[in-house]
Amino acid sequence: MENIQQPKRVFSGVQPSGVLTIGNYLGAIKNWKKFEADEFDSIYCVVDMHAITVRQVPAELRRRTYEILALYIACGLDPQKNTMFVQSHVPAHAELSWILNCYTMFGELSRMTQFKDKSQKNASNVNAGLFDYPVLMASDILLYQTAIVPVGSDQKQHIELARDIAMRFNQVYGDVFTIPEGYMEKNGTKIMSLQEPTKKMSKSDENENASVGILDERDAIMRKFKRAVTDSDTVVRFADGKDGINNLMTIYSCFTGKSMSEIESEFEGKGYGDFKLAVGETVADGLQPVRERFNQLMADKAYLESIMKEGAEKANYFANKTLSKVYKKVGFVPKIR
Ligand code: AQP
Repeated sequence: MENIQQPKRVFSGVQPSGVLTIGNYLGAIKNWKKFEADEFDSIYCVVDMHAITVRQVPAELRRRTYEILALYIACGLDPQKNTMFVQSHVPAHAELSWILNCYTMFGELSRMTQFKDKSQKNASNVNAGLFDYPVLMASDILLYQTAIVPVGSDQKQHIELARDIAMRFNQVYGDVFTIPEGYMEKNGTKIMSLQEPTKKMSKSDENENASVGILDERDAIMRKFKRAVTDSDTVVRFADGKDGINNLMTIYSCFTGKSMSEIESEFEGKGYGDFKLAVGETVADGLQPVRERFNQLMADKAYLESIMKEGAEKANYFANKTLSKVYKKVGFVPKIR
């Protein structure tokens, strides 16, 4: 009999915690399109439950949840080929999270660099959810028997932890979870702040010149690149210690597909001013169709809600299958029907 291979499950998500940056775009969403091929089965989530680990204004969180879904589609994801849903619409994420808490060590969570960074940034609200964030993320991934998790490199440590939790659970109870692997592109997995190029570009950065939003207007994009911090050298080349220029070259490379040496040749004999202008124009041109499509989608809330609804139905079905198995394995009495 012919050996029919099951498509590989792909899962990823974005927090509706701010306006998405070109970091989120280049490190994550832009790369998801390739998983529309037949050999994959992709699920993308708007992770609103993760977002509340940092205080959110409720009305803004609601609006951004719609916006992120619209952005998934505006960035090119086909709703017919991908399942898209909102995390809080699938209760199994919270339910599995509790179980996995009991299989995750306090010491492991204490070592997470994102927890350390975010607790410094939000010193007045270092809540248990912030500490537990990686366990919820492990649940997101493991519920869907995910094989591939396309993310930026800042999420590497969390993926490692998800793998460790899955292996620990499987060791006790047999093959319950697929062991996931992180997927990162060669280029663009860590876009840096335009103002402090040794720091990651973040959507929650308070300095608005530090990040470029996917939905920023052309003028704002040009202005932010013009103000980008560089160095006292004048040559456009990729080298140690030239963090600002390296970052701009990476962004330019991601948008044009050009290699670093091609970029160096293109700007030979030209100064940083010309280079910054070219990066700004390329990014603004690249994002324009995304912005236009986004505006159309946001004007049709009913359409976005139909995708949320259908996505949640499918996701609930997959997630509950895994959750029932987990409940049985740990010894919970099945619901009496
Ligand atoms: N600067 C970045 N470069 C490349 N990839 C990035 N990602 C985030 N920042 C960069 C990737 O985007 C996806 C979604 O990220 P997230 O919303 O789950 O949260 P995050 O990683 O904490 O992103 P932010 O922008 O820094 O959000 P805030 O400011 O709210 O904490 C992930 O795949 C991430 O790797």
